[in-house]
Amino acid sequence: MSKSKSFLASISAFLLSVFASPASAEYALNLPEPVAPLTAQMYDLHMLTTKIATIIMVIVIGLVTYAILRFRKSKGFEADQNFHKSAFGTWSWILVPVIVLGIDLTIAGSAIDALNQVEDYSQKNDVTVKVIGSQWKWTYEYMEDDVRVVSNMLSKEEAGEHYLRAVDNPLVLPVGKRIRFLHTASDVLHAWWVPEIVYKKDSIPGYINETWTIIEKEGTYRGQCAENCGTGHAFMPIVVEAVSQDKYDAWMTEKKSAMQVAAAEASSDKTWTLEELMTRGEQVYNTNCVACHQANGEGVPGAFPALKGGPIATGPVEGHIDMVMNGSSKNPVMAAWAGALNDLELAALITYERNAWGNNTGDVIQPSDIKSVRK
Ligand code: HEC
Ligand SMILES: [Cu+2]
Repeated sequence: MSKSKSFLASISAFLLSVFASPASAEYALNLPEPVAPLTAQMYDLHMLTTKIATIIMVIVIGLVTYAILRFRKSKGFEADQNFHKSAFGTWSWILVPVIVLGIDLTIAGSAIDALNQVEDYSQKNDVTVKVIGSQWKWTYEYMEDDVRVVSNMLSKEEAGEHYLRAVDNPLVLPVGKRIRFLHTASDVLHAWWVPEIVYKKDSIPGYINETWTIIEKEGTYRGQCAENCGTGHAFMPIVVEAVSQDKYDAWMTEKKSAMQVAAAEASSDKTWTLEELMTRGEQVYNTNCVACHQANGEGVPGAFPALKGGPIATGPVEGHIDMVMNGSSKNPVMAAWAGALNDLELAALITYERNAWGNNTGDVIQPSDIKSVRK
């Protein structure tokens, strides 16, 4: 087989494998169907631009092909040295830019309304969600309700066919309500991108960007981080569950009472057993620390230290508590967790790290130990 033939064969084999795979439903030629007024407008703009570009492409390729075939040198044609002196030769220099500008203004004219709406902050919002990107997960804070949701990617086993596009805790939102997103990041640039429901702005540490939407249809909408943010960039998918107002209210009530129970537990003076703390600690670890230090506690050599047998996780308790609560003084990538986690969560987490993966120090840290450090 010739080189070009085997190249063609491998391309068609690749295409076949893409379209024949069970995931082929996910592959589409066009952008996903929009389900919000503003994304619908953007979709229409995209269609308009694509149609104009396709027409121009057909005309230009047609003309060029015709000229190449019709006026080829082998037929004895010679370039016309006086073309620019003819009336068409003179005026086409003006005509072509005028046409191009006309096309540009047609597109810009339709875009201006969408752009104005993107920057329209004057309307009242029903729900405000602060979306925080961090390496490598999303945290959602419902500003009106004081509810916080941490959203992590599911493992291959848990996610099944939606691997790389499924999370443990989706962002739940009501349909038909104006929703405002406040975008920021805790470490590097990220971008929260769910094309069906909302346009995209960067998540920038120390800075807040604003976007808004009204979701018109219930459903599950998937997206991903759209700003290269490091080695885990591909592992911070986004899932939005859009539900009716009733379901949203029920979800919110449940979430709030679960948080109240957790807060009451954390502030009680109960003494916890090693087993209780290990179970809770594992959950907290899997939500907040697993992206860097890994489920097996072995970290990622060269980037994130192993906690299994690590000098701090098996060293003095005070140093361990200090590292987790206040973060690393040498490397800002290891953040301070004192503000994000309550006393019980911190106590459980540190107990877990000191006893999991064969660390077996036997140390049990109580919420009261954390409380005394906080003061
Ligand atoms: C974004 C990545 C990242 C996340 C998430 C993260 N860490 Fe770290 N962690 C690091 C890095 C990087 C260091 C090394 C810091 C240094 O060199 O001082 C570190 C160091 C540590 C250490 C000291 C290890 C040693 O022996 O030197 C402990 C303990 C630790 N982290 C616990 C946690 C806990 C608990 C969580 C979850 C609440 C967590 N980390 C989440 C990146 C992370
Ligand atoms: Cu990211």
